[in-house]
Amino acid sequence: SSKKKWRQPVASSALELGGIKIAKDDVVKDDPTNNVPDTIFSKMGMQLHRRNNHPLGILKNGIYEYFDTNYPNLFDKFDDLCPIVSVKQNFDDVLVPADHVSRSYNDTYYVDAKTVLRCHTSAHQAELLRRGHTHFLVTGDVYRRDSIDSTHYPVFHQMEGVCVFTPDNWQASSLDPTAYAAEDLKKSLEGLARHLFGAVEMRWIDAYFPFTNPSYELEIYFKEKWMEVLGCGVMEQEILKCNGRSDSVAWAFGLGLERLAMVLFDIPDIRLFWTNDERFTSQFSEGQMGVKFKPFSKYPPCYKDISFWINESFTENNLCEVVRGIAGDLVEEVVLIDNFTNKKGLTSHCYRIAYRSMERSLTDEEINNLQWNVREQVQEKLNVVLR
Ligand code: FA5
Ligand code: MG
Repeated sequence: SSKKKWRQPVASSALELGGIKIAKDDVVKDDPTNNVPDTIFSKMGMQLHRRNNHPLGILKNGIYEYFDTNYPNLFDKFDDLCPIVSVKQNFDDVLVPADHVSRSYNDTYYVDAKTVLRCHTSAHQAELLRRGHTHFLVTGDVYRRDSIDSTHYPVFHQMEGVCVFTPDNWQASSLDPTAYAAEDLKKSLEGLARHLFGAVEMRWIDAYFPFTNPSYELEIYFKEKWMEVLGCGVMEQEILKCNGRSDSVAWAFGLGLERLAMVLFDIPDIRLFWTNDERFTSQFSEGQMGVKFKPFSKYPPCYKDISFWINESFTENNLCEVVRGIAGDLVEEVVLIDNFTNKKGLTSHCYRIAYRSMERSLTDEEINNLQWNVREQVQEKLNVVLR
């Protein structure tokens, strides 16, 4: 039947991460302190960043090459740390305030009240410092509840970099420790951008992160737009102090591998990283940095609107989770196209959902089927009133 075609592959009931066996029941639970859907569990064993002929693996190796060339034997590399971490690791250890939005169930996947799917690779900074590492790169899959479009996916990949300096490093310069670390950070990352992209236009933007001060974001000019590719800064002294390095300063960065890979390989849609379609996978091979992706013909999108009266608990992230749970990677975008409040104070939202497969044409029947299921579940799970 047509249903068979679009249904997501059923997640196997166990997977292995960094040598640890994880059962589906350990991650997806019918419990109010858990908000991890099946679709997320099914992505957890994929390890795209560890495949040497996948664009993310090729990019990871290209970044390794830059650090190995410029700092021989200095950086320790980790790419299989378990993505299931404690709230303490993900937030407390990097000084994220107790009331920060990123801690909410709307933004983060919770396994239980004390355990999350890491939302950034910064979750490993403290433990690695404590274990004695002073120069390290951590690559991994990270998880965030988010909206749906061509540059957002609930699972993406980051690489964290940390470099610790001791007094003899900055004493040889005329700079204070913080200025010394900030200058070295910018120099290293500008060098990395040149290594990956050649001559590119880039700019530094002042930013804020709870774990660094000062903090910056690096933007690269790509396709007539400035695109944010990484966050970074001088590590808060508190983190060093709590993890056995009170005499030191350090820099840290966290870069988005998909964003960089989209620029490097000309990949137009973030869903493509997850496809098994040979017309995608066959275009990339080990060590081939920056080969431009030749898109296969785009199939037509199909737009469906859904309107409903919202309640106080409605969020767009919750809606997107429902839509993804049904349509998986067949959903390209969910956009709010109309929003009004009537005289009685009821608020109505209308969302336009774009369905499109990157691999084939969808039939009217299966799209109608998807939309029908979306309408049913939106009503049931989000407690809204369809119009
Ligand atoms: C962080 O996650 C910080 N932990 C980065 C950091 C590390 C700062 C160390 C300072 C020191 P942010 O949320 O901005 O920051 O994400 C970092 C990068 O991940 C972004 O610049 C972007 O390239 C990428 N990114 C963020 N959200 C998404 C998303 N939904 N899809 C794809 N890439 C994303
Ligand atoms: Mg950012």
